[in-house]
Amino acid sequence: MRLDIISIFPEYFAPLDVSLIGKARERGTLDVRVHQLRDWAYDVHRTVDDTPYGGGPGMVMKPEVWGEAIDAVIGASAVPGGARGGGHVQGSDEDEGRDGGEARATPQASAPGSVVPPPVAPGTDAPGTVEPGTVEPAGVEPGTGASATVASGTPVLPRMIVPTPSGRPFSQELAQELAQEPWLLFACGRYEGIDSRVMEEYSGRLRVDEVSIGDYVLAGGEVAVLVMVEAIGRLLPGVLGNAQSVVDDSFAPGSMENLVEGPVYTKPPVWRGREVPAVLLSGHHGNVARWRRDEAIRRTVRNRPELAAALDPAKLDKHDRKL
Ligand code: 6GU
Repeated sequence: MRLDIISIFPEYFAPLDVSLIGKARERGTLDVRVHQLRDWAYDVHRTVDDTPYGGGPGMVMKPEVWGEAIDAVIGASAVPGGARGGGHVQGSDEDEGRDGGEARATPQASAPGSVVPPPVAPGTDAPGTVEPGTVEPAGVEPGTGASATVASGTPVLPRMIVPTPSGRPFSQELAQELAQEPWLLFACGRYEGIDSRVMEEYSGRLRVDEVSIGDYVLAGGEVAVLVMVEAIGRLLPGVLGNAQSVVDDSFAPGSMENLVEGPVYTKPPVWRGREVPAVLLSGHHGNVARWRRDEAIRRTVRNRPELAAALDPAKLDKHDRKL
């Protein structure tokens, strides 16, 4: 799967070099490319925002800059010859502050430890091809969006995700849907958001979803994208060591659907006088499964009463109902 991320803070994505996602990138399962939005700004201050029409607090991200950035990343000019190598985190813009106008006009250095790409002039970045071998093998669902069918080396279009607290809720179900896509583009807004015409414009060409990770407000979409990339990435074939752990996930479809996971234990059997529940040491798989379901239901009732209330009564047996 190819992931492009456009942000004014590429250094937020350094964690994608480590752990499961980092390994998946090393293996080539995931091709992550982080782009500095300011590379497509056109004034000496590399301005990306301006005051909102209609008044009000804060700043709004400018449509022209986003348009140039997205066009370059998706290869709107259909430049043949394939995309640049992945694995780099571009940029090291340390600017904070809400004016957005203090950036140096010189190109930024790559993050320490990342692969340094050849310098690329703003607006000529990564064309929209998916290299052979970076795409899931044939047989992968072509996705539910507007993207063209994937064949190795054939240009396709990404599905675009815009993180915003006003978006549709992110969920395990949406993570599973997005994990089927060959190419995702995350457009990280800051300030009060991105000029809405950008989403309108690309909705005509790409599948565009505004997505929220929960009912609270973050300073920008970057952390939300990290959350989504981790949730999606761990679902890709071969990313998790044990495929069963995906099946057993809280919220995963199946017999434990809509239940959160119960408690887990490991050795030693007694720690500070606290014993591991005997059933887990019994070797009786049926009893273990029953116990796990009971504990999942108890924990769902306690921690997620709204989920418990919405459980389908037809899917609860007599034993469940007593809990
Ligand atoms: Cl996706 N973005 C921002 N800025 N805040 C959020 C969010 C996203 N999801 C919840 N809060």
